Amino acid sequence: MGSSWFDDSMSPSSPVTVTVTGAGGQIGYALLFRIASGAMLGPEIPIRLQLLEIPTGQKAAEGTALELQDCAFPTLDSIAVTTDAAAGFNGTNIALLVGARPRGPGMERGDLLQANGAIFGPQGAAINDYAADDVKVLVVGNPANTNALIASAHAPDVPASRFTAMTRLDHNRALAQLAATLNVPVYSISNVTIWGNHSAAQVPDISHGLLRQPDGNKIPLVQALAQKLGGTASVEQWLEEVFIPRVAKRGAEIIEVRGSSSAASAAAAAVDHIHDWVGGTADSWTSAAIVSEGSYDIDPGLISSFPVRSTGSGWQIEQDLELSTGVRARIDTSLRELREERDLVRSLGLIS
Ligand code: NAX
Repeated sequence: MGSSWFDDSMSPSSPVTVTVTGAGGQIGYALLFRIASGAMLGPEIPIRLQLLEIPTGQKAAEGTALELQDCAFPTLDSIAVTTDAAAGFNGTNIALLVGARPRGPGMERGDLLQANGAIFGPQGAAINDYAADDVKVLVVGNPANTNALIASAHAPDVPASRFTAMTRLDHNRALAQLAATLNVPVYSISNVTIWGNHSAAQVPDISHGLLRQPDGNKIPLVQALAQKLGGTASVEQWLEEVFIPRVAKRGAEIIEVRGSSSAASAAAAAVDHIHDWVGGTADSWTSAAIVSEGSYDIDPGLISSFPVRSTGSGWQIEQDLELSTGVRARIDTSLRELREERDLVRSLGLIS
C-alpha cells in the first residue's frame, strides 16, 4: 500500500490527497468509507488517502485500510498509513484532524488544552511545512475551535482562513429537530445558524430561518412554529426549554442511549463541511467555525461558528443579520468561553 493503483487513462482528474488523523478511531471508521466512495468530493475525483495515527491506533487504521481496499471503490487511488506527521501531511490538499486527546478522569480544562496543544501544535507545523499550497483544514477533535486556533498558530505560511472547526454536526442536529417538530422534510428548512463555540455554550439560532412550503413559497420558521405550537410565546418557551438544550446537549444524549459518542453523524457532518467548502453551498447558508475578522463584534482571530456560504473558493460570512437581545447574550456567553480557552492556551505557551 502507499503506491497508486489508479490508471491515469481511467481518470479525468488528478488525485486529491486527503489526510485523516485518528483514522483508527470510531469517527475514522465511519468517515473513511464515505470519503473513499466519492461522497465528499464527487464521483469524478480520485482520492489519495493518507491516514495518520499514533502507534496505539496504527493497527486499527491498517485494518480499516484493508477494508477500504476491499470495497474496490473506483474513486480510491491509494491508501497509506503512517505515524509520521511529515509523511501524513505530505502534499495534502484536505486535512481532517479527527484524532484528539479525550478528557480523562480528573482532568481540568487546562490539562485537556495542554494535552491537545501537544497534538495540534506539531500537526499545524507539519501542515505548514508539508501540505499542498491549497490545503484546507477541518478540525473535528475536541475542543475543536481552540485546537484549530492552536494548529493555525503553528502554520504561519497557511492563511488562517484555511483552518476551520466543525459545527456542522450541531447545525444538522438543529435542522433535524426542526424538521421533526414541524413534520416537514429536512431540506425544506434553510438559514439556521450555530454561533460561537462547539460546546454546550453553542448558540443555535433560528431567527432568520425559513421553511419552504409545498407551493414553493418560503415563510419564517418562527411563523411556522407559532402555528404548530400555538403562538409566539409558546415558540419562545420551546426554543429556551426544548430546542436549544436538545441541540446543545445532543452529544450527551447519544452517549446515554447508544453507549458511545456520535460517530456516523459526526462523519457525515465532516463530509458535508468539506463538500460545501469545496463544491459551494446551495441556496441556504450553513454553519462552520472559521477565523473571525471582527464580524458581529466577535474578536478578530478567534475561531467561532458563523452563518457561512461558500462559492467553492472559501467561506464567506453572511453579513448584517439582525440579532435579538437573547441571541446576542448567548453569543456573548459562548465568546467568553472561547476567549477563556484562547487565554489559557496563550498562558500555556501554546500560541503567542
Ligand atoms: P476515538 O477515541 O474513537 O478515536 C480517536 C483516534 O485518534 C484514536 O484512534 C487515537 O489513536 C487517535 N489519535 C489520538 N491522538 C492522535 C494523534 N496525535 N495523531 C493521530 N491520531 C491520534 O474518538 P472518536 O469518537 O473518533 O472522536 C474523535 C474526536 O472527535 C474526539 O475528540 C471527539 O470529542 C470529537 N468529536 C467532535 C465532534 C464535533 O462536532 N466537532 C462531534 C463528534 C466527536 O465528539
